[in-house]
Amino acid sequence: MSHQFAFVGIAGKPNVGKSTLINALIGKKIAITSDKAQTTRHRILGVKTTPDFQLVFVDTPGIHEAKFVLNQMIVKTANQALLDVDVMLWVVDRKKHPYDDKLYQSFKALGIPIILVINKIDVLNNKSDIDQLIMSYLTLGDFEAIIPISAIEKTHLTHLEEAILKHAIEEAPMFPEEYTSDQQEHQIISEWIREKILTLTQEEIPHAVAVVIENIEENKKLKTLDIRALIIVERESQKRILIGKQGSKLKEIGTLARLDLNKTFDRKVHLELWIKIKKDWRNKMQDVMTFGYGESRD
Ligand SMILES: Nc1nc2c(ncn2[C@@H]2O[C@H](COP(=O)(O)OP(=O)(O)OP(=O)(O)O)[C@@H](O)[C@H]2O)c(=O)[nH]1
Ligand SMILES: [Mg+2]
Repeated sequence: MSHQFAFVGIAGKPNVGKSTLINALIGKKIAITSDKAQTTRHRILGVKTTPDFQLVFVDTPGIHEAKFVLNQMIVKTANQALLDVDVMLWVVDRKKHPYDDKLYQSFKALGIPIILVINKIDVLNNKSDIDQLIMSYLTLGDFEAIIPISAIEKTHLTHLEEAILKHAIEEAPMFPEEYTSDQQEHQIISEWIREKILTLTQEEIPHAVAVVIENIEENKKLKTLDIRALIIVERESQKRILIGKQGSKLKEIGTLARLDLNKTFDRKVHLELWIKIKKDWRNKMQDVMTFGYGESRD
């Protein structure tokens, strides 16, 4: 049998489950997820290889009305990441939103085949709810396929894969078999730490944080990986919240991040976290770029 290949964009509003889906499709955590909107800030490649095909999934930041410079940059990243894909998964969940009409028009304008993926069906009550949701999206226009799934419970993913493969082309794999993601070590570390901050903080804090890795060093004597990271916030009040009572919050963030990092790097990680205030960094292009959100400046 011939070998199939495709680039597959995963796009949609924030918080619909795009990163949960890419992790489920790859079978490994490559992208952080959280219950807060605007979790993903980078384009992340996830590669699935079988003897018959290679699918390169592109997870993108949720597209939203962006006010801060940071958000304008990450929405730009999402839009640019979709330019080169062969097929796109438009992920939606639970309820059609007025913003979906605008989103559909902008996706349609790209001229890329769109598969509508209705996620989180585990929380929909019955089939008629799903049918109603499908009908409401069909008022927008046609789709290559409409696939209801649950990324968390991994239901109907094979069905989704089959729909994607209809848009694959006959081509040799682009990446080696064992290659699963394009994320660099420092990005994985910074994202894993940011995920814990997203989980453990509320309101504006999750959005006001950037994590910069200052140093990664193999400690040959102790056989540990020693990491020093800076958590950037915008104000003194945010710093206080992140530190918590007698340092308890920061300690909790560090402990959870370390457990994840131990697993990812398969060795003991020693993690040192520092907090730094950079006033209004989200609205300053220079800072946004410095903290690693400048992939798509052009
Ligand atoms: N019940 C249910 N929850 C889900 C499912 N998939 C994702 N979620 C939850 O939805 C929330 C958002 O998931 P993410 O994967 O971070 O969403 P995202 O679309 O990548 O969000 P952004 O990166 O902000 O654009 C998390 O709390 C997930 O656990 C699902 O199939 N069922
Ligand atoms: Mg995401």
